[in-house]
Amino acid sequence: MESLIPLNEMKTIMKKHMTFKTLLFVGIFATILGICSCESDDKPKLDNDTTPPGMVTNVTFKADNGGGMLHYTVPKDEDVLMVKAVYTLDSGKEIYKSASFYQDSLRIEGFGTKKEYNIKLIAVDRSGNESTPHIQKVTPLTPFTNTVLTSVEILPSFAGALVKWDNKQEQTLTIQAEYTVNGRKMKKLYASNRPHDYLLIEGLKATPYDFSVSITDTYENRTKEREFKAITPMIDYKLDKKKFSFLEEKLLPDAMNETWEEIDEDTGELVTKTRTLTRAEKGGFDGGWNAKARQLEGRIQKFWDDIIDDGNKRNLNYFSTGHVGSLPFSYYIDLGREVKLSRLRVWQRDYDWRSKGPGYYYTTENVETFEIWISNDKVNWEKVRRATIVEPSDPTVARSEAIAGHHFVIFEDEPKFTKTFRYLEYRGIKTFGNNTLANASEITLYGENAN
Ligand SMILES: [Ca+2]
Ligand SMILES: [Ca+2]
Repeated sequence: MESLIPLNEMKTIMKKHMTFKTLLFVGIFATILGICSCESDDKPKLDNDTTPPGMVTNVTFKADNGGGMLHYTVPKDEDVLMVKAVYTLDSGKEIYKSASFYQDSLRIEGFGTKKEYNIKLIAVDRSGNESTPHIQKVTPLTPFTNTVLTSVEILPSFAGALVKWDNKQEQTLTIQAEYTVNGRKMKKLYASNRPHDYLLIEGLKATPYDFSVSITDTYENRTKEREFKAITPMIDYKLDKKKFSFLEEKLLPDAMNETWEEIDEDTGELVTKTRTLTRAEKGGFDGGWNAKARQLEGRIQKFWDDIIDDGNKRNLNYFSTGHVGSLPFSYYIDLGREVKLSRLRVWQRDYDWRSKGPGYYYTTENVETFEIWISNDKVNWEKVRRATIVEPSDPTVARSEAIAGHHFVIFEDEPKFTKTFRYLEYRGIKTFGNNTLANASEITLYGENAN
């Protein structure tokens, strides 16, 4: 119903439409009568009609943020096709919104200022004739971008800052954050229509930064800038991996034994029975058991050896689960001491056996979605993060991001450390190729040692 087609384009479209119809009338007149009566609107087109419809009347306006609702009476002319509201945005661009003659209202939007605007309401007939405009003066409420800007807050994050906002009307907007790093102006843009959302600014030092934030709607209306002074990022550091070890006991058959009591049929006595469950019976490799520690060239220890898989070097540095039946799968790591976790970085496998070189990123067995679970006693586990590696659309950016490692803050929208823990479960949820075997090259944890 609503459209953002500029007026001149709309006229072209209508003209084409008319030409097509005229041809039909001339060529197959007898048949077309039948077809026309089957079309969705049943208003007859009048040949050579130059009579414009009457004016739109009884117009009222109910304002909302940056727009509002027009109610009106459609003129009684038989051949009325639609009503359109034509108006000029703050950018100087003229646009229109239209509604079919079945409706008695239409919504206008895109006003960047709380001031009076003139709206031309025009009835249009099937031949493209336009009525005399009804000029309606309207004053919308404050633009929603201003409301969103008021809700913005900036919190310190780990080596970064977190810009958060509310967008209760779920309007599409672009948030822009500007700041200075080493005397260089930086700008970060992010488009969203979520009711609550955030933008993470990364790569900052633990010194105060000033930010200015503004918001732009889809009609190029931009708010003024709002200043946020002296935000200091939180401090964490890379956790040394030398004490990391594979939690072997999660492979031990003992852990997979099931014990139960039953009445012996012959003696009538209560007896204790034990059997070893298969991994499949226990729900695959998830939530209790390690996937294979070694599989072909894959080794789980390569997951924390600080070496990144490099398809050019063919250093084959990754774990390989082998076939696990179905994902998820798990690997358990003893970090060797108690830590608090703030964020992490993961690297994919680069080497592609098909090309005998690089090219494997974002494909096949590489883990796309994973979870991080933490524990202090190897019995009670708490999930602290589910993360998905998103492939940037630009191949160069995609490759350099994979080489740099994919970065995830644990509590992304509320930067803080996890509780103190010692054991970590890396749980693979999905690979890029939806495979039942998986690879990853490296994990780096950031946080702090808990003394
Ligand atoms: Ca007419
Ligand atoms: Ca590695």
